[in-house]
Amino acid sequence: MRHARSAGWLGLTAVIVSLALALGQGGCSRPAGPGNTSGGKADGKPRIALVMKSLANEFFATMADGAKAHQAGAANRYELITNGMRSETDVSEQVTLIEQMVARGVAAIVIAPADSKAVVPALKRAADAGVLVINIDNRLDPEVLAEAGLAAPFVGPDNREGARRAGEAVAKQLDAGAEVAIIEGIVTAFNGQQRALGLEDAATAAGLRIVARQSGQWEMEKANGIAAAMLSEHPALAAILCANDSMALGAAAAIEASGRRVLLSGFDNVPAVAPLLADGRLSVTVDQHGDRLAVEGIEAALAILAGAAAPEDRTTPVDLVTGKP
Ligand code: ALL
Repeated sequence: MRHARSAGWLGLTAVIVSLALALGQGGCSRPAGPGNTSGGKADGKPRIALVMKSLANEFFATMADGAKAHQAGAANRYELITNGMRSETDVSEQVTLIEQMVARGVAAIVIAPADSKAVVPALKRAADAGVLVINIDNRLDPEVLAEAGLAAPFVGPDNREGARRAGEAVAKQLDAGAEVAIIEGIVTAFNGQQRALGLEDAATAAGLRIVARQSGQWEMEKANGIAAAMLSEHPALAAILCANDSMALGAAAAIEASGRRVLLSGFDNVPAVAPLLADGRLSVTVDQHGDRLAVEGIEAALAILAGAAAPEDRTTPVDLVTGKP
C-alpha cells in the first residue's frame, strides 16, 4: 500500500477548476457553418474534419494539437477542420457537428464518437453524401453499423487490454480479498464498456473484491462525488480504478479530502496527471497516445481518398505509465 502523501499539495480541486476553465477557453474548434461545397477539395487538397468529444478533456486538446501539428507539416496535402463538444454527454451536439461538416463539403470525417450507436445515422447520411468516415478512439457498434449499411474503418487501441494492464499494476500492490471500486466511463461507449471489462478482468485474476462500481460519465466532477460516496460507504476500500484520467483527477481530490490511503488508476496519461504520478497519488495510467490517434486516422483517410489503401481496421498502441510506488 502507498505511504502518506507528500505535504504541500496545492489544492487539487483548484487545479482541476482552473484546468477545466483553461481548456474550455482553449478553442480547439473552428467555427463551423454551412459553407461552400467543393467535393471536399480546397485548392485541390482534400478537406478533412476531425470531430472529437469534450474539449474540456485534455485528452482531446492533445489530440487536436497532434492533428494540427501534422497538418502544419503537410499543408500541401490537406486542409484540416477540428471540432469538439462542450461536454462529454451531449451527443446531439456531435450529431450537429457531423451535419455541419457535411455542409462544409469535407471529403472525410475522422470521428471519435461520443456514443457508439447514437451517431451512426448521422454518419450514414454523411457517407451517403459522399463523405469518407473513419472511426477513431471509440469503436462504433458493429451491429448498428451493419444495420445502417455503413462501413467505417476503426483506428484505435485495445481498450480492454489497456485497462486490464492498469488494473493489474494496482492489484500487484494489494493482497487478495482487498476491496476495490470501479468508476466507469459512459456506458453506451464501447471503449467505456471495454475498459470496465478490462479492470474487472484484472480484479478477478488477483482475487480482489469489487465492492462498488458506477459510471462517472468520463467527467471529473461526477467522479469526484462518486468517489467521495464510495469512500464513505466502504471504510476498507483499498483502490479506485478509473476508466479515464479526468475521473481519476476527480477521485484523487476525494481521496485527498478523506485523508485515507487509497490506490488509484486512470487511463489517457493527460499532462495534468504527471504530478500525481510523480508523488504516488496516482499509481498508474495508460498512454493511448492521443496526439497520434487522430493523425493515424487522418493518414488512413488520405490514403483511402488517394486510392492508395483499402479501408481496414488498425490497432494503435497503449503503454502503461506507472507512478511512484
Ligand atoms: C474516450 C477516450 C478517453 C477520454 C474519453 C472521454 O473516447 O479514449 O479516454 O477520456 O473518451 O471522452
